[in-house]
Amino acid sequence: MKSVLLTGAGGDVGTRITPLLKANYPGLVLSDMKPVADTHGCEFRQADVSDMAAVQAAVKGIDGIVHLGGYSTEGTWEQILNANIIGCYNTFEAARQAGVKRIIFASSNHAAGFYRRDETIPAEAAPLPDGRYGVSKAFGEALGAMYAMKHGLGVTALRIGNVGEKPIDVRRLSIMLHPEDLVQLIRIGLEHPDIVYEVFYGISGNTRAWYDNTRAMNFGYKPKYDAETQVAYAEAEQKKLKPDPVGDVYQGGAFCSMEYSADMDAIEDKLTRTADFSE
Ligand code: 15L
Repeated sequence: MKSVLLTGAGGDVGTRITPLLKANYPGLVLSDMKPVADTHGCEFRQADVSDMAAVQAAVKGIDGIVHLGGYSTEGTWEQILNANIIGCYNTFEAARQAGVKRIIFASSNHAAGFYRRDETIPAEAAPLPDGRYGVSKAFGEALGAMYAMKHGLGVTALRIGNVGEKPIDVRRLSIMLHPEDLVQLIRIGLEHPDIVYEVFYGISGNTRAWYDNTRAMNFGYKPKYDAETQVAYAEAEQKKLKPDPVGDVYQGGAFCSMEYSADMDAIEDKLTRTADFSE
């Protein structure tokens, strides 16, 4: 991988991983809709992902893309449509046209946020999105699968938990992803010879993980961090939060309770998901 493009480079996750990626890929190119504060000496290509011509220019001469660009939380339909649906399509399609070999798609735990916290879900778990944002991530995964099978792009979708060095509440004890572990997953997606289309959970080696990350481990993922080492911090932060009757049940947390209007007890009475996964 000579030339790797990082979209969404100016965002929180992009900013954290730029120096780590640059150390592994000296030809790292950064892209975002606005100039980034610190390029770490990388070439910068400004592009709004909803603008196909701009994306085509950004991917020129690129071997691998780490696609973080887009709207990174719940948003209006218009925001999600432009940044995450159209933006994601533009990125995959421009990549195909330019002969890019690998794409890492930043999916999210919110693509499957409505699994309960007492379930352990594998990479094969069907999407169960917890909002428009989660739906857009499930769309990106489906798009990635199609480009892999139909056009031979090697695609890895990372269902990312919460990127940071600390679990910022009890939920994040299960889903924290240390930036160094994220870069390890990205490197597997960019470099492992056997990648066709894979879904990996973007989490560190957390004791309380809700995800069975066997597929990532089979590709050589050896997370260095475990959020459990900072349990006291997470519990202290949790005490500052109000109870959330819906969000505390599901893996997606507050994304699930946002705009919630269903009868949770009636729904949960009818579901048999746990039994299905344990077979
Ligand atoms: C995400 O997908 C978001 O991008 C991030 O901001 C966090 O909210 C994270 O999920 C999370 O679930 O903690």
